[in-house]
Amino acid sequence: MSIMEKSDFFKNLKVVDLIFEVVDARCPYTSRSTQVQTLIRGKESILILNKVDLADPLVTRKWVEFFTARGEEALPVSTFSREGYGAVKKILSLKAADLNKVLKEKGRRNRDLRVAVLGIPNTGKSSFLNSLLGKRAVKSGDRPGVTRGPQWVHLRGRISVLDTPGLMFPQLEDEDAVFRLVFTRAIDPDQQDIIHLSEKLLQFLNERYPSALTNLGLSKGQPLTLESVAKVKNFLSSQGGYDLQRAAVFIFAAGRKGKLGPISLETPDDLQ
Ligand SMILES: Nc1nc2c(ncn2[C@@H]2O[C@H](COP(=O)(O)OP(=O)(O)OP(=O)(O)O)[C@@H](O)[C@H]2O)c(=O)[nH]1
Ligand SMILES: [Mg+2]
Repeated sequence: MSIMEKSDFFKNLKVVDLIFEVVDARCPYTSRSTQVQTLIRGKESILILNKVDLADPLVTRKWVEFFTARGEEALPVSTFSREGYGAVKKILSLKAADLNKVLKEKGRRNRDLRVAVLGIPNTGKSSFLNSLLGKRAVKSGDRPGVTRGPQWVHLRGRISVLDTPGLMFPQLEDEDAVFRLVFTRAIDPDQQDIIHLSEKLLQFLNERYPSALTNLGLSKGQPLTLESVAKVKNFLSSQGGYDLQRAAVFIFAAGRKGKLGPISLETPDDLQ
């Protein structure tokens, strides 16, 4: 964001009544940004666990229980399956009616309920907004940094929603967090890191979701290494041997498209 856009962004945020904090349901803890948390302090907010179609449903249920126990409102949502949209729309119309009532009592003119969608890159903020609207009003895409500046969109029923660019406080010293953020594509890794990160991914899958790898045609009991992926896919390097870089890119791409099956990258138990 440019400096102008940043000042615009904070001005916009000041007048907002309600925040939808959008995280990735596959890692709702890691994909929560401390920067977003600071910005929304003191404001009414709802945590949207988006992309539940890609997450392990049992783990999603645990996360909802986890956040609820902490006194937060958490809603599982999928732009793809449309799960959760009924609940979101209900909340919006109730809040808009409440606002109207309060303004009326104060003798003030009615105005739109102002809602902002906030979160780290690529969690599906713009897609969430488009789904609420029922049409593609703002740009979305499977890479970080698609939304460049804040943008208001008017919704039916006296509601306006502010789409915002992905925010992130880079706390990237934790390797597990980096691997989760790369998997969900909040960040793109450096070329030299992808092999190492994909090895972490394979290790994680071996431990928690061994069936994910059979989904890719890797047989059970096979040593599940980058090399075995390259072998099955016949990714050969021009220097001879296997092309591990290509295997690494492939395994991440497959995971992102849900080809490994529904996977959650962290559970509340991992926090202990
Ligand atoms: N499977 C699945 N994919 C989704 C869902 N919601 C969004 N996506 C995909 O996730 C990618 C990112 O979506 P965007 O809406 O552009 O995400 P964003 O948070 O606005 O991203 P930035 O503006 O770059 O920060 C797109 O490829 C969407 O199609 C969902 O519920 N399920
Ligand atoms: Mg966006």
